[in-house]
Amino acid sequence: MKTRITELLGCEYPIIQGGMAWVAEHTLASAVSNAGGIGLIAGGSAPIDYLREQIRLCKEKTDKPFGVNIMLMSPNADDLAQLCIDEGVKVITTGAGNPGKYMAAWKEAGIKVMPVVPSVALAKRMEKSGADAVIAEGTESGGHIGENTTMCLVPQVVDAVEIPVIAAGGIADGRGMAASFMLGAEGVQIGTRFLASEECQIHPTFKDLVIKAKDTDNIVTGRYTGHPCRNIKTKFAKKLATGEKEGTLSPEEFEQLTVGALRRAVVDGDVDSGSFLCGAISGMVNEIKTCADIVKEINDGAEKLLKI
Ligand code: TUI
Repeated sequence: MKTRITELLGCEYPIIQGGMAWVAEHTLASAVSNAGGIGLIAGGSAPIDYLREQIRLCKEKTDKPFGVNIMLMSPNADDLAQLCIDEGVKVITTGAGNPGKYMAAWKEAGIKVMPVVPSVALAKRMEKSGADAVIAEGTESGGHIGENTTMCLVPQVVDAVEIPVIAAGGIADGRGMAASFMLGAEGVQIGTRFLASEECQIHPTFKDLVIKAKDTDNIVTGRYTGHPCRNIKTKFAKKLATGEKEGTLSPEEFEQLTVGALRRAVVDGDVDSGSFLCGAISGMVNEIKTCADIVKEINDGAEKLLKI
């Protein structure tokens, strides 16, 4: 399927892997890029040396285009933003903030920039700042989320900007991709489906939770901290949600409990104190497959539906 996104990024399929903090390292990113999509390495709050190494390892594993996600709440976002320029990264996505202050330098370096936006207002601002595309991310997504849904947000962003729009949040198969295209998107960003891939390096317990999750095994925590996050509904997530709802955990205590919780989920598979960030579509993800199979299946499924 050729769209302005495949043209912009030089990839075969308009499928971008989500820049999942702690999850999206070079093995996953290179597998998605080799499959014809765009793999992303997540900067997260990683030390600069870690990200540099991941970028270099990714280059060894693929000669296809790949990108880096800059999480703008990271204390070292400035350093990671510059590192991408120094390492010749071709594609940058951003999350959890407004990347306006980096835009001129990234564009000067010839980087394709695609900020994640949770609102029409930010999409318009990003277009004005020179973004090449925007990723309209609905609240169905895993991790840090906005309030609007993919179904409502995507067509409104499509109407508001001229640049191509990538839909994100709640997309895990050809139907979701076709639906996104019917809303006017020209690409999709997919995270949760890739958690259950052969190449994804997360702890086996995390993959198991994704595969076994039903439609209702999903919960948003942390609205009162200003950083709402969608997770798999583990005992720990329920404890946080109850503390938030009943006022038995102050926002400060909540933040304290979640420091390092991503790492504890992804690296240790610790269900007692880890946060298993995951999208609302996990109930539909039931099988571990290779990234090549996932990308092809989603694209072929969408193409078939869109041709009817
Ligand atoms: O960034 C994400 N998802 C994430 S980041 C993350 S790591 C983290 N850990 C603890 C607290 C917060 C984050 C886990 N998942 N998705 C993209 C995304 N961006 N979702 C929402 C936004 C967003 C929100 C506000 C983007 C821009 C924005 O702008 C506010 C402004 O400055 O105008």
